[in-house]
Amino acid sequence: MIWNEQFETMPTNELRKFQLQNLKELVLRVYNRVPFYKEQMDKKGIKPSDIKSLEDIQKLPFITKTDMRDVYPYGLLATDMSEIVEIHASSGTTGKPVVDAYTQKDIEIWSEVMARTLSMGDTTKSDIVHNAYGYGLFTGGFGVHYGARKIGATVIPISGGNTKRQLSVMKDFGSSVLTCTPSYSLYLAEAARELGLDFSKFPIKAGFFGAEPWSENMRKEIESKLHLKAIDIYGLTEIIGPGVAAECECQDMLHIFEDHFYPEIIDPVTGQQLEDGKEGELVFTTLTKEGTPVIRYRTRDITYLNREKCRCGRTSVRMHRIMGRTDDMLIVRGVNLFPSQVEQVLLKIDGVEPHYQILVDRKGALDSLEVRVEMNETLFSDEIRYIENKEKEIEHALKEELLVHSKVKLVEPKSIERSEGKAKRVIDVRNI
Ligand code: DLL
Repeated sequence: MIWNEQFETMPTNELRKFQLQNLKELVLRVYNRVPFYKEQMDKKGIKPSDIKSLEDIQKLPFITKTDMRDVYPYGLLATDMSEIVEIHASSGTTGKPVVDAYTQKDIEIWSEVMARTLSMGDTTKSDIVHNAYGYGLFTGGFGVHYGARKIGATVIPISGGNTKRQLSVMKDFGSSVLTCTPSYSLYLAEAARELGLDFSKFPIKAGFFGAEPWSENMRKEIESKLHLKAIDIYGLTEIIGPGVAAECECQDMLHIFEDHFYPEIIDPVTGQQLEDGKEGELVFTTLTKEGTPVIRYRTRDITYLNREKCRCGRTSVRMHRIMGRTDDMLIVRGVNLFPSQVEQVLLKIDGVEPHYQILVDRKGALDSLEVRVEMNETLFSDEIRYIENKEKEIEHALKEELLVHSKVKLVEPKSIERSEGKAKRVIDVRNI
């Protein structure tokens, strides 16, 4: 079901005009209001009046997660703080989160794009949406919430965790739509089986899964175990949260809501735009955002674009499901983390060397994280109990920084393989 016929099926030439108008206004606005953008544009010798066509976007500088961290927390604000009504954030590379500040209009846009997303799996006002994405600074919970409310559906804001309770609420309240990470949906299926609950008897018809990579195989598994249609939804905090792109009922690539988020694919090494169909790094410009607009944000996500018309009638450009990343960001149980964050924690702990390895596995449906760290000679010669306590101390410190639990294993000095080039910090054996 198409939520917004006007924009979702807009003829391409009209859409381009709309995008260009918004791009020009955006560039002018940030040039005048955000010193960061003015400096960057001045450095490149670009003035807002140089943006005369959509192709001219290539003249503008990129922005990265690191740039955002450098201007933390409010350096990208393009409105008065009094216009901001809500803030969300996600993890940055070294602990400082990336901040997204929303005006009332931004929240309305978010509700709109999430209403479009949920409508793709035929969510209507008669549905009961079991929303198991986390509520809080993470954008998943609130994004789905606003979209479901906009449609007029009933939202169950259950948030993450407490799987048994999730299942009984789902059963008792008659949830017809499920929203959570794809891996958590499989965990729900596993837990249901153990409790003797049968998903085929639940009225759930669709699930909207994202926030982490998944595959066609996982889709098949989820659809057969949970008896629902599994839809891939994509988004990121820097742009708005979920609601940047989503699959329609055809489940054939994700429609980008390009009237709000202008996509480009670039070569991650040269930064040059690549033609449609070529795999590269996804870059977004927020055409309509007021609070913290971004120009040419390098997502580090790898995909390609397809402009063929979809059978559903929507005219928007589609992107292939995310195929990987150009950096070392890991997503473990839906939480983004970087090896550099682990390193930062270890550097503050006595008795260990900065030689470590991160092992990521998936046992059943749940991700597990193990951090192996080398002890120094002094710690190594200590009593076993002391070493065990040290492991607990590091586990605790890592949990504080990463927000997910990891098992810490202290290993003998010099036992982690040294590498001549780039150290192999992460061993990810999840078969997604
Ligand atoms: O994960 C927003 C979101 C919430 C999307 C709920 C979908 C559903 P961040 O925490 O900022 O935001 O993480 C963004 O997660 O750059 C991708 O690497 C990854 N990601 C998000 N959705 C998908 C997906 C939310 N469908 C980062 N497939 C992004 C693969 C995804 N990766």
